Amino acid sequence: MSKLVIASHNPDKVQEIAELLAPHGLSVVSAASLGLPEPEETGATFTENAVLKALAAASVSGLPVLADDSGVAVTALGGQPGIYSARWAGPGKDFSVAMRRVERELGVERELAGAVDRSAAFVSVLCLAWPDGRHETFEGRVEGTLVWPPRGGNGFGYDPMFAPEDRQQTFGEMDPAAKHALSHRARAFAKLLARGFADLR
Ligand code: ITT
Repeated sequence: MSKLVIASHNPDKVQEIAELLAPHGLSVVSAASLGLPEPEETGATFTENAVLKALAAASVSGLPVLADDSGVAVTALGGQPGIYSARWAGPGKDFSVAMRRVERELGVERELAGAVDRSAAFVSVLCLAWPDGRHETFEGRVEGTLVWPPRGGNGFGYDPMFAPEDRQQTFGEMDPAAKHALSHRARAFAKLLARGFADLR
């Protein structure tokens, strides 16, 4: 059986992908545990970044790879932070800083416009890639509402300020199974599953 590399250096994301893959009997290994370098995310879209992360890891490891590029797109901020979601947390990767920045920028919009649209969407693009350069992408999205102050200690990143669909609970308040029933990453994963893993076994 071939090993599948999870090409992410975000341990929370690796954990979610491992949970989603667990029932499918693949042997997985993380990019960090192989010591693979973290490529610069120079793409202009989630898809471009997912592809560049996957191809970089596939060419260095010589193994098939699954990468994810994801983020939160806030309607009133024209889709920001979007592909910059991780970068809004700064070098310390502190997501309380990133969430405060979203709230502060929404406050500016409120002053300009009187009322503010608190809708947002989480987006995930998964890329499955091989060392010879072949690759396929799968996109998932979940709409939701930004809450303030943030609530819940589960999940990661912006989860405590995002209530999906018409739910009252944020992703930060949900257990992993409840998040996987709705999340952008689980929806992208469902498309990957529909393709199947026969060529990875
Ligand atoms: P890798 O590139 O190494 O995978 P990263 O954290 O830098 O790790 P991204 O560039 O894709 O990954 O940035 C995505 C950011 O978007 C991530 O750091 C989170 O802050 C946020 N994000 C993505 N999915 C999320 C989720 O399910 N819940 C909360 N925040 C999420």
